[in-house]
Amino acid sequence: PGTGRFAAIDFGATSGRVILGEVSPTHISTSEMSRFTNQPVSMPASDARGWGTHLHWDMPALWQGALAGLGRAVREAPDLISVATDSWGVDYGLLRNGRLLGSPMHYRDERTAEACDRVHAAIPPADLYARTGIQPLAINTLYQLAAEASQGLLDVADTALLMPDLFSYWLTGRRIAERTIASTTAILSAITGEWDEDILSRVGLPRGVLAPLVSPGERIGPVLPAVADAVGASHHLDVIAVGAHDTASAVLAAPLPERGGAFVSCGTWGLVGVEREQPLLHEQARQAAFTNERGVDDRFLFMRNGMGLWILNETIRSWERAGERVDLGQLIEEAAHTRMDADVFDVEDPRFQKPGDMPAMIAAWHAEHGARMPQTRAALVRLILESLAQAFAEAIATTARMTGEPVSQINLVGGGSRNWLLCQRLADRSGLPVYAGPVEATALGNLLVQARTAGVLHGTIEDLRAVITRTFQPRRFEPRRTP
Ligand code: LFR
Repeated sequence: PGTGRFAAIDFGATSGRVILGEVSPTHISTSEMSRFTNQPVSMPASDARGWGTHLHWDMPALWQGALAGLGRAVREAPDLISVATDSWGVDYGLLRNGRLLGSPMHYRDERTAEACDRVHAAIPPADLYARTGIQPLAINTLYQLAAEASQGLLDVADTALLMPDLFSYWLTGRRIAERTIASTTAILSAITGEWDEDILSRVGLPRGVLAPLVSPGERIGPVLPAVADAVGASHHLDVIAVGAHDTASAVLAAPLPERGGAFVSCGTWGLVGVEREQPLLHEQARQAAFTNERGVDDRFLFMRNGMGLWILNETIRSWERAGERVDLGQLIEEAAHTRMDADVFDVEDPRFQKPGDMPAMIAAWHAEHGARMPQTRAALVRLILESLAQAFAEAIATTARMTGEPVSQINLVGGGSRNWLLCQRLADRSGLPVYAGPVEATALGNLLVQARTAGVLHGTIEDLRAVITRTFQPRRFEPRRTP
């Protein structure tokens, strides 16, 4: 068949969308079937220390948004071949006898600090890194599961399914763990691509709690009859495993050159690095806080997991909460014309990961470091973008140093590629040309793998990427000498 139509369900940390894609060997076109906010909910809970709150994902809202979009996709494309889900990493739902036990926790919930210490007492961080290649972020599934175990929750649950796998389960009734999302747990071996049972037993986690692994491109199964009814599908509709980690799908659809290209996948997070055939597990990589997450077709994404648009969006949300109306486009134009008279600040300071009054948190950082805080909104936006661009540029320089391979261009994909000032300043600060777009790289990467499974596309990652290169003309930003 020359062309085929597929649906991508893409959950980001702040919004979800269902994208209908029509794919042929030379072209890919997309239309949006639904878009919904992903609004976490803070709920009271008690533990040994008393009452507090925990941050949860609103699963019913996400499921409804996905079904609404899938229903529309089926109406618009009665020949829809398949559907696949991708999402942010590390989070999961606990199940027993097929039922979800409570609302899954958000990675920004702070309940893992003690668990990190306990895990590291059982396995030293250097050992963990040599096995998994994963940077020890407190949000990793390993630490979250250790925290649940200490609350007795794993005595009750029989399965933990990572977010996209949980949606695949609800769509098909099949329990699987897709490898790219599985790599974000810090329990997957970077060497064998299988669950590292030794990590589980040393940390005291039950073996059976993780599902059998599958790779992108495998068919998970047909949609359940109840789902077919809900979306009005009267024909056979398959659910496919794709690069279920949003980062893996986004990098697949980044129009990278065959050599010398680095990616920046910039949405809520900023993921900065290169695609490689092999992981880099040496001590310098660990010290540099680089990670080796899995990409599609057993590639490795050697990268730094860091701050993205979150810090800007939280800043804007703070202003909006105070009743101000904010026009980001206009603010960026004004920001471009303000004088940069403040020093860049460290966007990776852990305090900025927390939801809250971001301008106040940035001001506190400046006060503590004896730095001057910008006085206008436009100047603060400028400072945030300069600081992000600097962090990205430094991560790219570190990537080149760690791999020993020079970087000659940067491909910036995701929501951040819409922000021309960020792209331009990254070009200026890195001294490298920046190619911006596509914006919806994640959904595109999801669709590409489905199209290959259906036999519409063939070949390697490079062959799939060629469809993106043919369809999208990225915007090029030349490095300027001006400071
Ligand atoms: C990006 C991302 C990152 C992961 C973070 C939290 O959306 O998937 O790769 O570290 O979300 O899960």
